[in-house]
Amino acid sequence: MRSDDFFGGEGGLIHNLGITDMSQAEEVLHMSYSFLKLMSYYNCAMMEVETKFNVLNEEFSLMWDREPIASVKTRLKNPISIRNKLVLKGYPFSLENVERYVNDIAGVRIVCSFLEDVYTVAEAFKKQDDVTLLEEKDYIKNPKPNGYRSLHLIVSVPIFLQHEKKQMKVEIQLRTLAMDFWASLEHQLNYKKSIGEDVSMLADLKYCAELSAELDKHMDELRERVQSEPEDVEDVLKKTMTDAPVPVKKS
Ligand code: 0O2
Repeated sequence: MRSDDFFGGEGGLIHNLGITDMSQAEEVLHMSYSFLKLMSYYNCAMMEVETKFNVLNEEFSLMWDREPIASVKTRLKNPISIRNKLVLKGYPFSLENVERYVNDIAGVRIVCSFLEDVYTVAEAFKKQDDVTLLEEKDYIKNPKPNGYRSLHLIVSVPIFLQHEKKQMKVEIQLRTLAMDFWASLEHQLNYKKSIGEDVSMLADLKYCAELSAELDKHMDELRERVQSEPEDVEDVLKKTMTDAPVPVKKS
């Protein structure tokens, strides 16, 4: 934004906010800068967590010959949604309240291939010594009334800045591909038209959530069966070759 747009007469931001004196304008500028700084801290924390899951996926995929994490997505909550969440919780907008009461400014969504992967990956993540678990909501074991399933973790992770270390909150949602499919479509349906009042649509959505939970259960059983089958001789040989230390060429 150019300073003209900020201070300018009619049409300028300061004018539109009804601000008439310089000290108020400075306060707004200061608040905007502090807000942007806070958002960039959340962005850093989100990147830290994203990397942690990518590292876990790399290690698990070496051990299992398949990737337990199908995708890792990140999103930073937009300022309007942050304000709405604070209002909903009954707090006025301030940077302190944003940090204290809004847990999901930095969001990381982990979509796993199989149901068991969700818990294996979550446990491996929670065990890391710089991760502090603040809250855990298991909507897989206890789905929401509409059928929503996911494992939610609110954690605090450190970010290392030039002169300080800051602890930042990140919300992590872990779910299977089937849960993600349901949640994405439900979100779209609710976005288009509020179906909150339509009893038959709500029942249908819940039925779909149960179908997808059944699918997850069956796929997990299939995975167990495949894993318990004796390994093919060729696979064992291939694995032995990969595990063997790479000979160092002597000069
Ligand atoms: P967005 O745009 O996805 O971020 P808290 O955040 O813990 O203070 P809240 O909001 O009760 O309080 O947390 P909850 O219910 O554990 O989970 C919040 C997030 O989970 C939501 O974020 C959604 O992303 C997701 N979620 C929860 N319930 C549902 C649901 O029924 N359907 C779908 N599709 N997603 C759901 P936001 O802030 O609502 O939105």
